[in-house]
Amino acid sequence: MVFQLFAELLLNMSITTFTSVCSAQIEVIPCKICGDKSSGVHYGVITCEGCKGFFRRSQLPTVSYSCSRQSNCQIDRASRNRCQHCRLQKCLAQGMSRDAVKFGRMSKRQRDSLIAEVERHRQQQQQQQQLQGDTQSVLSYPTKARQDRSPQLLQPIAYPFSGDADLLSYTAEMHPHLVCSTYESQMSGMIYRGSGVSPTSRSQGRGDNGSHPDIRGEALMCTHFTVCLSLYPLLPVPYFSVVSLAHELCASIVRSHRETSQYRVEELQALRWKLFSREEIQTYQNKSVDEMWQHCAIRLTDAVQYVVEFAKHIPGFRMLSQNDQIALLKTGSMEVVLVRMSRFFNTENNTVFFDGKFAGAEVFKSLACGDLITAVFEFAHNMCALKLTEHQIALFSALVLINTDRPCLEDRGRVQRVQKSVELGLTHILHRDNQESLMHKLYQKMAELRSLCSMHMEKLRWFSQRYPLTAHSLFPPLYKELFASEAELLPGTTH
Ligand code: HC3
Repeated sequence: MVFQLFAELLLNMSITTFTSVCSAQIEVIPCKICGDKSSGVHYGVITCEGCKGFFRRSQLPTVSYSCSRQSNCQIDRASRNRCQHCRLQKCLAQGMSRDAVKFGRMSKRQRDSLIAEVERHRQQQQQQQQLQGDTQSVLSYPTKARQDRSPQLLQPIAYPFSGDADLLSYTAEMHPHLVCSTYESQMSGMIYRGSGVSPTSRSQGRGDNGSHPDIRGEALMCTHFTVCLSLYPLLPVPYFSVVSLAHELCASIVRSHRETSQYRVEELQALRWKLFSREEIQTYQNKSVDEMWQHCAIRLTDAVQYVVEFAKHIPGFRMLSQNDQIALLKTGSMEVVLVRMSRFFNTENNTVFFDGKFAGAEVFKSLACGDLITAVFEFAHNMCALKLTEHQIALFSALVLINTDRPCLEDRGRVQRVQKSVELGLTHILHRDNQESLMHKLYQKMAELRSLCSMHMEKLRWFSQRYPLTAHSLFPPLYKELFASEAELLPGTTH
């Protein structure tokens, strides 16, 4: 069966994908709005975090700005907060748009010119550095001062990490934008575990500059501060690398979660008492079953498309075969939508943000699947009780998606390596938050998600037999691809 739409969504090089591939480079270009240090491409334009947040807030339905001068205020780092109207006008003039973040509004031409601009800025930076002269010695073992620069990375953390060399080198492979810099980075982070070799003994029986022939010759892609080596089992696990790779991995996943999560939690907080009136609820309840299913299918499909964008930026996901990417999305994206739903859920009145307001279960009554609604609302409520942070939700969502138990996978081994790296990231986050006990609960939630989705499939099979015309011709095409194999929604679907 061809999943044409999924394939197109995956190939669509969205701006966020572009950002995650070369975010480190993009940041050499200053914010297009105020000139401050940029943090990537946001809403289609290279901006700083401040202007990104400002634009996001400006898009709330309740927000409008006016200028008390002639609407031509100077917007720079110092003055950007003085006039919201002119700042927003500059954002719009530069091309910032809510849609841009969704599905790759950046054309190949735009992408190429962005790459060229990054290159120009990088060369300018390199020329400046050259002028500063490269007198620093980079081969000496880091001095105390240098060690202080990143003490948290050099502190041994009691990690339940197996130090699987294969995983580590694979994780390195997943970070194509990591570029190795100096031998110093290989020296500074090597905390040896298990081998009984300590960094200070590194210089014994080594080359004149203390380099370990294997390590030096085997350096793969690595960042300026992370060393990822093609490790032989005998070589010490570069502990510092594990921590900083986990950190890198988490940062990528959290950034992607933030940019594809439809709404920020603080935005929803501000709207939490925006409830449907009795009349509006009645309007939903007066819809016919097939009308309400079609309505929810459209909303669900929209949410799934954000999940597809999120998946594309999980390090390693796009290195899986397209078949495996689609197989993971087909079975995992509804589960991630349900995880994300807990972010839209208000436990004080058991309502969920839907169609711009908070809706109770009664709004979905005309779906005629009350048990599914009850189960979904109960799941959302219990997820909220875990009080997960956004970082934890991001890593958990990635783990829900990258699951080697899914059917129809071609290269289970490869999926497993990505899954293990995401598990490492989640372990890293939970350890940092001192909440390791959550891991067990999250695995229980994954089991609940699977039963919710099989319940949903049962309802969908019932619905597509009861209302074949709606199911076959009125549901969004991506929705049909998503649930096709289990619910005969596409011509030629076989069980
Ligand atoms: C789960 C849900 C459908 C999806 C709804 C979503 C997740 C859609 C995206 C919105 O931003 C947030 C949101 C709120 C409510 C969610 C609905 C609650 C109940 C309903 C069903 C259980 C699934 C509907 C099945 C169908 C017809 C879509 O396949």
